Amino acid sequence: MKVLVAASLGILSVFISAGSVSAASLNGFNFDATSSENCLSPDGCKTGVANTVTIDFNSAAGAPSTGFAKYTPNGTTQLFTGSKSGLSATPFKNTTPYLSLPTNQEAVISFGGLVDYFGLYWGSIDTYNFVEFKKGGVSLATFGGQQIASLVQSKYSLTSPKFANWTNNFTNIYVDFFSESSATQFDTVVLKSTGIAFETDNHAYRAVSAKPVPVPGMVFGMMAAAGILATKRKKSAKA
Ligand SMILES: [Ca+2]
Repeated sequence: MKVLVAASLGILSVFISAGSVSAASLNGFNFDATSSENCLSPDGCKTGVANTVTIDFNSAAGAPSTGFAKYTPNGTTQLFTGSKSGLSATPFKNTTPYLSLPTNQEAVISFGGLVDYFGLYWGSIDTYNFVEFKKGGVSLATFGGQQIASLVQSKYSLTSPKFANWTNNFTNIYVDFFSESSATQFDTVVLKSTGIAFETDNHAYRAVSAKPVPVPGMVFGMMAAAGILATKRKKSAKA
């Protein structure tokens, strides 16, 4: 059974399935969070969403400067491997390079077209980690660690929202953000942190053009081709 529950803010709603929260909706986005209990070393958690492209920062080039998703800054300046107390903690079960943002730094991901899904493996979630979505330079929505931790608490029936732990399945989570309509499809994602630190890996996106959609022209073309074939068959049968 699926019911919609509106919270006191009026804009936050959660989808409840069989008594537990499975996803939440806010400001035109649907978002979900999955614990890292089933994720494996060396990469930790990755997206389960189809028709997506994953950026894992594992190559020497680091954050890409070319292609559909371009990073600012690009390269390895914001990459980290392993953990160092007071500096950066690798996402749980991840021994590979990952993106780590110290206090008041941001990473901007610019897409070469509209995107309707973004996912990331979010390590040791903090209240001061933020993900912002933009289109044409205009901000569409911003999500913080508090909202994600609240969803995790509801979904996994935790006694309180959990934060900061380096090696907990519920503070190291894969988070999926979906545009609920064309109005919130986006061309830019900004990751930012106002404290130490915002650690993420295995960013994933889905370009709107990558989604399989019925193309009327293609269907008509196939029908026309079938018609020509039928006509040819009739002609050859007559001959
Ligand atoms: Ca990686």
